[in-house]
Amino acid sequence: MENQFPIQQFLDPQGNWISENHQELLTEERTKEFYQQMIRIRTFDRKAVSLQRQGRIGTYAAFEGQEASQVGSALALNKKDWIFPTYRDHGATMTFGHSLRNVLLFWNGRNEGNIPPEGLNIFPPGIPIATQLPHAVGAAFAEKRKGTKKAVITYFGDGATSEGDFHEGLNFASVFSSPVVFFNQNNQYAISVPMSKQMKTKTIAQKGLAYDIPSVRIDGNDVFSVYVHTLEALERARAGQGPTLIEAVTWRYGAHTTADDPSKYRDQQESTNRREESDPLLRLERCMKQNGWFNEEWVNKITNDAVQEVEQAVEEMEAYVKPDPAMIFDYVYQEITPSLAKQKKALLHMLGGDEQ
Ligand SMILES: Cc1ncc(C[n+]2csc(CCOP(=O)(O)OP(=O)(O)O)c2C)c(N)n1
Ligand SMILES: [Mg+2]
Repeated sequence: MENQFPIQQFLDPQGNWISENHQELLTEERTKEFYQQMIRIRTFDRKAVSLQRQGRIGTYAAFEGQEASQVGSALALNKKDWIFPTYRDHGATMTFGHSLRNVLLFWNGRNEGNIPPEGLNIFPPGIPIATQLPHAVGAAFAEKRKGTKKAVITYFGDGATSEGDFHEGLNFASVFSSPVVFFNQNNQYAISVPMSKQMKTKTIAQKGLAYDIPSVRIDGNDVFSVYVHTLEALERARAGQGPTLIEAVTWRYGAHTTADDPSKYRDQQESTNRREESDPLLRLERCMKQNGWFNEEWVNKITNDAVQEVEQAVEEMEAYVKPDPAMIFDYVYQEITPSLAKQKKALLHMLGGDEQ
């Protein structure tokens, strides 16, 4: 089955264009646009990990290694489209236009973090695995019924494909031709569980066959491949041809979140090797060098711009008062249940506060 879904690549890890198609996309301007966005979100990501370590934000899910998947797909969208992300896809939402400050507020437990900038359709991140798929499919179906040309993209991981919501989402989208792109980032782990222990299939793409959904397996560290295939999927969606499943094969270099230690479940050398071989940013650097587009002054400038933008967002986030931990209990039911009331009391006691 793996042979039925060969990994689609345009730019190899050394930065060579190896496809006969879409050569026209390889311009200095576009390559630099991709690179700049990827530097920007990596700068944010590393800063956020550091903020968590200092106790300045809560638990954080880093996406380092997955920048090409997130930037390439987000830049393929129209501004009126919808994004239904997970907790690891703020690289995509920030590329799309989400506020960096609000993303930080989200990770600091404040509700403002779920509010996208005016006019952008960014759903709050799905934390229960795969729940965002049926949401995305429903939103896409609604757009179709309204006769708009808005498409929907939803992100999810390899582990999410073991959930019922994944299968329900794909089936509904297929039957009703919902204009949705199922964008899977196969980083090959669901927390500590490698793909080989999660499923018998060697690919995620083949799961689309069961629903008669056109599916493609791509190199998720090749931003050009991600961009082209997402654009094609969005065009199909807008043309009334229904959903597409994209499996972007990638890797996260760090921990699942700041709450776990990956050295407990995988050899760290593998991540180091993978970084050297196929880091999505290094690949673009190699490509730029080969084409004579790499300019250190420019790289320093965009890096400094990114640092300043992120620092500004941190400052703005820290101007907000910290969230009230009691809130996690207050908005679950209209009237708090006895067991939740007990938990709330225990938590507040532990934190040294009084019950309100
Ligand atoms: C319904 C549900 N079950 C379990 C969890 C705990 N959990 C959080 S992340 C995760 C792994 C998800 O892996 P994957 O879909 O591959 O996404 P990744 O984190 O690798 O991006 C699990 C099991 C959850 N959030 N929701
Ligand atoms: Mg995963």
